[in-house]
Amino acid sequence: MAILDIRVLGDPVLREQTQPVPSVTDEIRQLVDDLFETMHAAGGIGLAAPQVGRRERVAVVEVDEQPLIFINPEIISRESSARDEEGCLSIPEIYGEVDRPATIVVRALDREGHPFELNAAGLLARCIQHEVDHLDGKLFIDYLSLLKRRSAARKWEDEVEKYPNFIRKIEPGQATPRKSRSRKPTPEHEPEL
Ligand code: K1U
Ligand code: ZN
Repeated sequence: MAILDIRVLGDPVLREQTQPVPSVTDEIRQLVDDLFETMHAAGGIGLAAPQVGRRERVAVVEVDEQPLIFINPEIISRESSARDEEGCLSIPEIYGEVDRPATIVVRALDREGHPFELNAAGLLARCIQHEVDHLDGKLFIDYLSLLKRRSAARKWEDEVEKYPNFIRKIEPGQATPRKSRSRKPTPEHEPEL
């Protein structure tokens, strides 16, 4: 297993469509293991292949200590709507409130290449949608209002200087607990980003 570099906003790979995996090989299982190791080291709850510079349709999620692997995931049903805060390991220090379907059904292949379907709600549903978006070249900032997107872009101009060539190096044991943030929605005239 290996901790891989994480690509940050500005790297074109984050905006590309991924390619479905034709069959689940040892190489894909290696990628899955590396995604988990990198996600743990970075302190995240999910990670998708493009975030480590790969173009396969593969992502991992771990919410409530339940590791889940999604190979060729497709969200086949969405219900209701919920708004909550998101962050992204590829856009460190930027957070924003995102509206998404509150419950979903996702269909994917597991580590052995067997198909499964999963019903998800709450943070798990949010995280799966965030990762499937990565596989489609989408980022959570795309859902922010114009005002909040502009504010995020200004903050990112300063942050991105920490990442030469849009590469974030992850050291073993560097994961830090996420700072607790206000749940109060920020008014449009007072951007939090
Ligand atoms: O894909 C990623 O960039 C990982 C991302 C997943 C995610 C977080 C929050 C909501 C949806 C998806 C992270 O793990 S960011 C770091 C994190 O642990 C976190 C941030 C905000 C809320 C909850 C967790
Ligand atoms: Zn992300």
